[in-house]
Amino acid sequence: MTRRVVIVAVVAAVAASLTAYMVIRKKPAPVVESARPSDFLATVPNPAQPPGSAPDGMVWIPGGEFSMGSNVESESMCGLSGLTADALPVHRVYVDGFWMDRTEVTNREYAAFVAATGYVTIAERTPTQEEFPTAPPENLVAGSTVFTPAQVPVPLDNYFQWWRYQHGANWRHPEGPGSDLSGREDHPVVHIAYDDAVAYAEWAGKRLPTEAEWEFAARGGAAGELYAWGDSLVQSGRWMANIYEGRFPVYDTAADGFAGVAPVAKFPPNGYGLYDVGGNVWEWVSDWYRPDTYAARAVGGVVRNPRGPDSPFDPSEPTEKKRVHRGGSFLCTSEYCTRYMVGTRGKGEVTTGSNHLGFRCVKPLPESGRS
Ligand SMILES: [Ca+2]
Ligand SMILES: [Ca+2]
Repeated sequence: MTRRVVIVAVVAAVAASLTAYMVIRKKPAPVVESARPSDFLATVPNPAQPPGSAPDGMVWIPGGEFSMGSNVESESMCGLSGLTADALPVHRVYVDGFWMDRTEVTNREYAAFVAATGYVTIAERTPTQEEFPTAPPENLVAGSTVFTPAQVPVPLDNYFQWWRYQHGANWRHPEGPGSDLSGREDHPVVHIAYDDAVAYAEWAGKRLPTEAEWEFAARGGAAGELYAWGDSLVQSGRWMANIYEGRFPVYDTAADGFAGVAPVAKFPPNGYGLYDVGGNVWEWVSDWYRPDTYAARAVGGVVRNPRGPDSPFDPSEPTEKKRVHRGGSFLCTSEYCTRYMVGTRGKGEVTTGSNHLGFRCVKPLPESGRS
């Protein structure tokens, strides 16, 4: 679901986009339940130690060379299989070292930014007729997309059965006007469009990670594992991430301890000390989305510090400008959208937020600090 689709022409546009996707992606994918380690070579971290101590709330990610991507092809979504093909082929990438936020940016942190700057997020702004010339006037209402459980089990082929455009939903009111941030200060901020994340990062003296930086960090120094913490969703009886258990999208059993979003850092960190890189909320990264990015890169040699393609293209919605999302969310389930798998990719139109999408930032070394 994108902001434009909702505001301009709800039903027709969604039907068209789903049809287009089905035409493009009708080849069935084989069911593979574990990564093929042979596609992955060991991660080779840079040996240099960070200069000085870590900025508040950040950890050092050494950078180095690693195998990026996913060869897990079991993903299906909206009844369409093979969606993780955009994370193929696995290819070799090098990134410089950087600092990274330990956690997703929280409501407390975003509130400090807004208090200091008066920034108004996109979900809080009333859409204008100039922006959406074909929209009926009654649709020009500020809001954002909110997950709503279905009353009964439904086929997983139409996300309008569990997503709604909620007037008045934004980061201060995650489920709409009747909700607020009381007791949610340490929850990740949500309903954040791409520019809202960039504005925060610039204020904080940071930036968004590239997709390659995010994945290097998320793998925690390991290579070819299915998840950011290993190869099993449950370790020693403990769920390792905030995802969705039960029957999607009807009921979440909260077997992992949380139905819906969780405060940050309630699950074990990965090998670099990062929390919630798998699950809780999706995270914006700075690369434009194209499904063929990895194929274009994997023509030989190690790709150094890739920043993504020059322009976006998603064949399912070719007029929408999308950037990459990573890590999956509390709505990801083994039945649907298994993108808590560490090498897999998501995507989103840049002005569209939702109640399961947030971000975290990185801080590169000054040029003089590079080894
Ligand atoms: Ca959960
Ligand atoms: Ca996350």
